[in-house]
Amino acid sequence: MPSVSRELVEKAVNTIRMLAADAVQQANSGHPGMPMGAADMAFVLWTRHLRFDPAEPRWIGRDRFVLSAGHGSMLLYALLHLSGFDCTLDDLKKFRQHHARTPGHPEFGHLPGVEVTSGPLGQGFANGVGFALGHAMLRGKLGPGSPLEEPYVYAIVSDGDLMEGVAAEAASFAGHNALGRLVYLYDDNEITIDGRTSIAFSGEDVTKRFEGYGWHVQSVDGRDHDGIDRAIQVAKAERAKPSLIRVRTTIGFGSPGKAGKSSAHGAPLGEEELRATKKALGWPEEPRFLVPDDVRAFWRELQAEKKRDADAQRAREKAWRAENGDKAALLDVHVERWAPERLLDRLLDGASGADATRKLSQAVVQKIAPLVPCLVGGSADLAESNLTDIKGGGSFSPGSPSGRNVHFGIREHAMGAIANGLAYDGLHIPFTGTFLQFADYMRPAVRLAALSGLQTIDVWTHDSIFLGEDGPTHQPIEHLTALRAIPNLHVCRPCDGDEVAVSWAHALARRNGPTALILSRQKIAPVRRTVPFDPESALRGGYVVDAPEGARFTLVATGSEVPLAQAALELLAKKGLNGRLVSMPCYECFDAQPASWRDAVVPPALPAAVVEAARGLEWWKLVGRSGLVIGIDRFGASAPDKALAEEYGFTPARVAERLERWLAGAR
Ligand SMILES: Cc1ncc(C[n+]2csc(CCOP(=O)(O)OP(=O)(O)O)c2C)c(N)n1
Repeated sequence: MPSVSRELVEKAVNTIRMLAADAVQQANSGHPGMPMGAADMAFVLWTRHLRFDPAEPRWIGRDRFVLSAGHGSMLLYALLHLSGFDCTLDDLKKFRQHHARTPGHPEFGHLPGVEVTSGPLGQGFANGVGFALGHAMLRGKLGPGSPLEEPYVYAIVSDGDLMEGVAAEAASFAGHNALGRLVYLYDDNEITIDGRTSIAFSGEDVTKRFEGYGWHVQSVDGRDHDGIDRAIQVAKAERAKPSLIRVRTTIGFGSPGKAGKSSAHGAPLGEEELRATKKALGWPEEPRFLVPDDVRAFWRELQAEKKRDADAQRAREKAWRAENGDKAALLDVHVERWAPERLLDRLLDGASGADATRKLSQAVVQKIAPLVPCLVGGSADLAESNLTDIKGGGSFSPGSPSGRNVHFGIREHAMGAIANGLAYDGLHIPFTGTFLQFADYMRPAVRLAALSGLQTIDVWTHDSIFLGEDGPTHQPIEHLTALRAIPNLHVCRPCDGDEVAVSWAHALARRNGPTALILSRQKIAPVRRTVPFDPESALRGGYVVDAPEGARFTLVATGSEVPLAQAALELLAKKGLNGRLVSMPCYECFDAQPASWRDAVVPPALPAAVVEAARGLEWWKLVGRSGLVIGIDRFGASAPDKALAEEYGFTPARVAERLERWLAGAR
């Protein structure tokens, strides 16, 4: 950092405080307190440690900075502006306005330098662990001296972050895996929205708790720049443990009336208090959004310094590449998230015979793994059931960091958020695994993956009541409906090996959103394909399996219900009631097709019905008021699957009977 006077440093930190306070005041909403209190630590981190290059914001050798307490977004936007990222003063003035690049909480993709979408507390904490995991894995693959030896992962986390369960899960995972180069600054201001943390967060000693997780913990005063600097240096040297630095701060620092109070947390200071704050800090009342010339000059000089450092680092990267051709090529495979052309052709094998789709998926994963080196992932202690293991891929651990199978432990929420971290960083395609029932435990992370357009893959098995004896606690009912309600999440429920291959290929090709693979525990009878399987049609999400002469209606099914629907149609055909059979492994993909395709597959002129062993609410859009949805509107039961099929009406005879009544005009 350029050597400057204490006064200029104070002025530079106050610039951050006042940009935040002015922006929140102008927007008439937002959170000034956190940026004002955390400005010192952020300043020390960004000026003395963080390696970045605004000209190449995604440069692989950069340090990653995560603002987990996303409500303090103005802290990040002010830093991005001052350090030369493409974030203008005008962007700051439009804070929280429609179409602005500075939304209320940081959103990935809106501004260069925003590494993650944060706001739901705890998520950023776990995302950072995902970054560190990905770097550790790549270091394992690339060996000493690689460009991944250099980056650190930093985050600013808050009381709220540390109270959330997902952070506890992620911290435990990071400690267990000895993820070093992970340095979290805890904005320990003892204030949340409802008041002092003592009203809800007093029973635990955060230091002991994190030490218990295997973290290295330090404490420091939030105004002591040299102390913060030293603590970061110590944390950086701690390679075998993640680090938490408790930084004691005052929320709303500088505000005479609101500092240290929850009233500084989430509302503008107010004109009067803003004036009083500026006076107290020796700051001119006007103009707003002031960046004094000497502060601007300081940041320019700093930028030049950072650029020199980055160039030197890139020169080291180049030298490493020159000496390590194969490894450099492997790194590029990760950077591009490369997969071979026409991957699907290599996954299809046309095998027929009754099998569980989770089993078929297991076989497909083994084919993909050698072809797509950046695919990594695992399960929340259900690998034996989800069948997600990459055979021969090794388990990730501190002793074998190149292992591709991640043991997330029974931490579904963190698994989702850690996978998001891997995906934000863009160097891996991560997959997760658990029972579909427990997708609920991951849902906040999955929603953020969808919002942020992340390429993650969720393998959710045991996809219906037909998992049987484990009973209603484990049997998903409303999950498909709830998941399909998440915009930009593709939910694929394949019925056989061909559709499983198509679903995986789709997930690997899809770079701008998450894909869920919904797989059965039980064996599914083979679908009789009179029309040869066409993968291109299946990739469209819904296609015709059978279209007999004189068909009077269309029956749509997914997954295990496709052969069931086929059997029911055969019974009806014997009575002269012919129906078309459509398999719809991915409703979102189908819905995105042109009307010509949709109408050809589900002709508007014919009545349509759907059979799916789930809640089914979303299907009414497809079948309309005169249609029929054969689903389940109560919880399941603990029993063998055959008994449940009888009880819940999912036998060929019962489905045929329902269809016949419907065709006759009854419900
Ligand atoms: C999962 C989640 N729950 C609730 C909120 C709403 N919320 C935003 S900030 C906040 C309090 C945060 O307190 P703290 O983390 O200490 O931040 P500070 O008061 O220091 O700004 C809450 C409850 C949220 N953003 N995310």
